[in-house]
Amino acid sequence: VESGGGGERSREGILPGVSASGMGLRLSQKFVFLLFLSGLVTLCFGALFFLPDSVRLKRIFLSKTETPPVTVGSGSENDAREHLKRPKDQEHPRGMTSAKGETSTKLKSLSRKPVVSREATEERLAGGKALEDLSLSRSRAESVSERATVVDHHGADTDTFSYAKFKRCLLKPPLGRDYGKPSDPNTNERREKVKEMMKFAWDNYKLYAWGKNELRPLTRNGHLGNMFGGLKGASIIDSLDTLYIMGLMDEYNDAKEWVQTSLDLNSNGEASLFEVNIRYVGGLLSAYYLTGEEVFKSKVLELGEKLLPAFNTPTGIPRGVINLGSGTSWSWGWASAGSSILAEFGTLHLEFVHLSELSANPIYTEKVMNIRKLLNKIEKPHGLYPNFLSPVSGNWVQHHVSIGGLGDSFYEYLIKSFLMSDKTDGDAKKMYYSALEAIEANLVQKSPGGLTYMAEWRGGILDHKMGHLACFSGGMIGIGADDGVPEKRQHYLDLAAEITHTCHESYTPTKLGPEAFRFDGGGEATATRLSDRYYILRPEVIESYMYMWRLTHDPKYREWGWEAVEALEQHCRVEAGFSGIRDVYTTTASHDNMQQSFFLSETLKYLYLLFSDDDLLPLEDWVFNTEAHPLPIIRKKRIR
Ligand code: DMJ
Repeated sequence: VESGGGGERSREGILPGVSASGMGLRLSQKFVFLLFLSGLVTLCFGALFFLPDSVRLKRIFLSKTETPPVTVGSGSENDAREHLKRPKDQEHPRGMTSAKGETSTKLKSLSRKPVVSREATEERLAGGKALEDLSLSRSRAESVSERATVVDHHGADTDTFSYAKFKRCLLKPPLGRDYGKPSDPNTNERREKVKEMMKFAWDNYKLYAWGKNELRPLTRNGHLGNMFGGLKGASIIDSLDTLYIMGLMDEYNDAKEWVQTSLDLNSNGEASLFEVNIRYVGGLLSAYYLTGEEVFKSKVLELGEKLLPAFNTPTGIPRGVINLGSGTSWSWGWASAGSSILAEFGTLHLEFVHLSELSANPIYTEKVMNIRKLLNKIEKPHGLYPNFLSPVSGNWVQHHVSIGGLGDSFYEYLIKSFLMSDKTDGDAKKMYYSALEAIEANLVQKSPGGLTYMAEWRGGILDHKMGHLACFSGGMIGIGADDGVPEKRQHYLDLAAEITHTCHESYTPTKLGPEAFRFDGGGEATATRLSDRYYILRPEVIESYMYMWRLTHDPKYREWGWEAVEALEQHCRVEAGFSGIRDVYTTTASHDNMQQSFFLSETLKYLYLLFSDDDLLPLEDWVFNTEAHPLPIIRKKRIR
């Protein structure tokens, strides 16, 4: 079949058998050509998927994969509403999958202007060191918040969060009768020592690393790293609440001023969603709830909004890395097959529920409830939650289960979600206790020497290793003991005490503990590999002492805490701050030159609380996020 003048030109004999019409081809040849062309295009497009994520072309072509989160099943009425415990300096190689997300729900526009009130300035100038000054400064902070409330009361927007109403929900004053000062002089001396450590750590950070993320105490400079996507001042944000509860008001006021004037959230780097959430969101939320200062609220809401695109995946399970500027999100390159990590996407709940509270925008709660529902519904091997899940298919990627790194704070956030909901979040409760049952049945072990520990599980095979990170579980099981079934309450408290005891056993001979310890090859709570012997100022063991002290008042927990204080002073204190050490089994310390921000937010805070009366941040009113930032229990009934 020829069409048009093709035959003519063919007859002119340009090429034998080739029509000169149109493309100069016959229909059958056109068809073959088109087939070849479309094959080529398909191949080129397919090849994009095999390019490294960093290739610009790939970002351009594959960045718009906005898929609405899948709603998995329906939750109960009670549905109201954790990490990468991997080395903190883990690089950020990009993963296999990316999604640029833009949230479909419109958020209220937020003021980006720092709030610098006259009162706030006065407060900065007035900040005192001693407790007398402290009460003055603190009451000033309170009056700032009362004024904020007046605006709330008369404002047109009835949804606006009222700080005064929130305060009425608290059963007790957050800072106790006398700022938690213990009556026993020896304990008070110990508490003062911890406060001095905080001031020393802070002063050196301020002197050598102000505005950077961490202090490098040996080289006396700052460290920015690549975990926070270009956000700065991690040590400042992580310290706000610790400084405040310790009554270090000059220091707190410097920190607040930095937030007002220098905390720039318009960064454009790739951040760990988890780390930004637990440190920045958690730190700012706590600072707001403790002080009522509007600047913390406006900053945290601005930041929260920037995290939302991470949830734009086929399942709504967020990816681990997000570009805070563009909203593009990525899976960690080292996580198997582009998966998301249980302890990362499972450690958002507490903060996100509070973001909804403060913004009166349910979207944050919806995002984390969607994660909850998927996890509730999905089949679990032996009732256990593996550490890797695909954000695309919603299936587990491999069967590695751990209460330490990669899994830990997911479990923590289940029980804490229940507690933070004023015990109304029934799904969180159910999920926590059934997970605990599965953990007991499959992971909890007794060593030949009688130590109770949590092993790791690799597809049914036990690895008799416990990470320092897993030592938080003593405290977690402790705070959950009372809400278990009555016949198991004492058992849970005993289990919590046993795990805490095991972790204390690992703190030897420097009285600081290794990153991981084992119970095989004849060892008992001992690091057998050189690479596991380091201590980076982590808090988990001390965290469990603090909770166990509050729950039992057994004096041994304070003694163990004091041992840790002395060891920190002896092995980690250097001329310009505190540093991690490379080997806890040698007394001639080799320092790692890093003062982690969690040392300020967690380790020193838990020590301070351990030596304070229980009425400083009472557990009846506060739950601590996984970075030790206190968040208030939400009492809906009392608010109305
Ligand atoms: C902190 O950032 C948090 O406790 C997190 O949950 C785990 N790791 C560090 C401290 O070790």
